[in-house]
Order: sequence, then C-alpha cells, then structure tokens
Amino acid sequence: MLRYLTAGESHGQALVVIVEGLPAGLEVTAQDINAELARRRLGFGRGPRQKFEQDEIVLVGGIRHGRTLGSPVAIEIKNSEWFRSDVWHEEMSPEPGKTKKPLTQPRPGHADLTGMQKYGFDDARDVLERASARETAARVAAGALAKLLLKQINVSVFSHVLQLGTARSENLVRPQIYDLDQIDESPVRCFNSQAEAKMIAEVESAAKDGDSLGGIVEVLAYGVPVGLGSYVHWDRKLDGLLAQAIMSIQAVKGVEIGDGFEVSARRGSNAHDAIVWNEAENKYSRETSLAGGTEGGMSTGEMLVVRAAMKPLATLNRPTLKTVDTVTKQETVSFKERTDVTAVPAMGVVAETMVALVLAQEAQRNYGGDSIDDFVNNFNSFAKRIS
Ligand code: EPS
Repeated sequence: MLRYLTAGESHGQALVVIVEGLPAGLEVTAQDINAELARRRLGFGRGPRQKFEQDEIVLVGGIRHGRTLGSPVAIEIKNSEWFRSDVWHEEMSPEPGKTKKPLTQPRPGHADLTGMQKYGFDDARDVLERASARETAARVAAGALAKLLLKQINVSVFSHVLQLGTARSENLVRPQIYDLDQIDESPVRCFNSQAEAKMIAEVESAAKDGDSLGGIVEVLAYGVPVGLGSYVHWDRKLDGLLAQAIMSIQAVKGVEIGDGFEVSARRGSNAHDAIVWNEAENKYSRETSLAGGTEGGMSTGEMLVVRAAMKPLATLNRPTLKTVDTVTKQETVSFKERTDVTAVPAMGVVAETMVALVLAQEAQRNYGGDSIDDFVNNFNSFAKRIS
C-alpha cells in the first residue's frame, strides 16, 4: 500500500513527509516537487507569508540518481520564517520552557478551543501551529510523487476554481490538462475570465474590510482507468475514499462527486449517465458525467469530477468574531494573527494532491509491483483484458 505521514508545525523548523510504497525506478527530481509546491503558493488573496516562504526542500531518503529506490521517500520542507526570525526560534523551541505570550482568545471556526480542551493546553498556539494549512505543503510534496506515478499510466489530475465568495464560473466547457498553464496564470486559478474579474473584485473588497472568503474548487482527473476502488466493501469505495481525503483538507466543509447535489433534485429517468458503445475507441463510454466518473464506488473510466467547498478562513485581519478569553471567561474577540483573505486557489492544488494520492493508492493496489516496469506492465495487461 502507498501510504504517507506528515509532521511539523507551521512556524517550526520544517515540515516532513514520508511516502512509503512507491515502486522502485520512478523518475523523480527536486524540480518536480518544487514545481507543485510553487503552484500551491499561487493565488490572489494570500497573505505576506507566501511571498517569502520558499518551501526549500531536502530529499532526505528514498531517491538516488533521480529515481526512487522502493524504500520510503523522505522529504523535508524548511520553513524559511523559522530561519529568518529569532521570534519563532523562541516561540517554537523544542527545549523546555514557556511562552510569554499565550493565545487565550480562541477563534470560532478554528481548531483552537476544542484542541485546547482535548489536549489540555492553555495556549492556542499549541493547537494552531499544527492545525494550520501550512501542513498541506507536505501533502503537496507527497502528491507530486503520486502524480508522477499516475503519469506512468496516463492519468492526469488538476483543478480550477469554480466559485470564490459569491462569484461563480458558469463555464459549461470543462478545462483539459493542456489548459492548466492558463488556469495557473489566472490570479484566482479560474478558467473563465469574466468570473475571474468578479472573483478578484470580491477578494479586494473583503481585503478592504479585513474579512475572509471561501469558495468551491473542482478537481478533474482524465485517463482514470476502469475499476479503481470497489463495490465489495464500504471502506474500498473510491468515492468514499475521495470524500474522506478531500474533507481532511483544512477548512473544507463540503465534498461533491460529479453533480451529486444537483442530481438529487432530478427524476431517476434524467439523473444517470447513459452507457454507449464508442466504436472509434473500442470501449464503453457515458454520455454525460453526472456521476463524476464513479459508479458503485468504482471509477468508470470516464473523467473524474470531485468538488470541494471551503469555508471562509476563521482568522481575520480585522478580528470581529465573538469568543471568550479562556483565562478570564470574559467575552472578547478572537486574537489577531497574520492571515490570508482567501486560500481557495491554493486549496485547489491541495485538493488535486489528495485526489492524486487516492488514485495512486488505488492504482498501486490494483496493479502492484515493486518496480515501475512491473507496475506499468500489470496495468497494460489489465487494459488489454478490458479492451
Ligand atoms: C495560516 C496563516 C498564514 C498562511 C498559512 C496558513 O500563515 P502565517 O500566519 O504564517 O502568515 O499563510 O499558510 C501557509 C503558511 C501555507 O504555506 O499555506 C493559518 O492560519 O492556517
């Protein structure tokens, strides 16, 4: 099984990710990982940190001469701020000691209060440093490896922003992988220029008010083979695995596979993707993609569509959310912390990552192999049987 584990705090020394179960012989360079990390830093509405955070990586283990060894791949991502500032050396020091500035006004909507109660902390920083979406940088590094594995069987995964605040892209034409550069060049990672302008205006207006914005991203995967996931048991269903993976992203509160929510209001006669025989490609296809490329918890071989809805960030540049000071129990407003107006464009890159990791895990489960050649050969033999 392909599995991974992240560690590290937002303003600690570094983030770390270990990815285990990749076949040997997969070509990987630091540039492949850096390129994905750079995409995650994109997006209009992010705070000052993204401008200086370099996400400098060290390939600690599992890769030799540009290829995986089959052993665990360990990647360290240094937090430049920890190296730049003595404040964080002290605040986040692993040495015994105590902070002089405990945060005691937990932000509603963040992990602060419940985390303090659960783990017995009296300083919200003990919680927020790990709960922070900074951790997703480590996931994106793992996702870069998953994408490289998927590329071997011609699967591509990418995302675009559908909605930011109330501004929504009503594009009926879905982007293809060759549109990705255009999407990444959009300051809000939107494929529709009219919607893009509205999104930018919403971010500017929220920034002026010291407020934050949520939104919806759509992840598309092309080339997904038939039969990833399974109907045979609840915890093997692909849509279930995708929903869990997407929901695990900080601030995501909703997941939709295909047109799941809209379809629920239709009649059954008009709610399913008709099956047709595609003579030219010698395969079955679906006429529409209402089910988002999954049926019975398995990929159908059609385009996979997964949407993620993110709530507006709980940290505000002008704190107005009512809370209670955990020391005095007096009503107050949540503490002020440097933040982003919106992280929806970056969340799209994280959502791609999570989808890629789930697809890579399931592909690895189906096709297996300790070397990349075995993996690809096993896939080819499956593809041959299917056709
Ligand atoms: C975050 C607050 C901001 C974001 C951060 C997540 O960080 P800081 O407080 O250091 O300015 O920039 O996201 C990242 C650092 C990142 O890499 O995504 C938060 O409160 O969760």
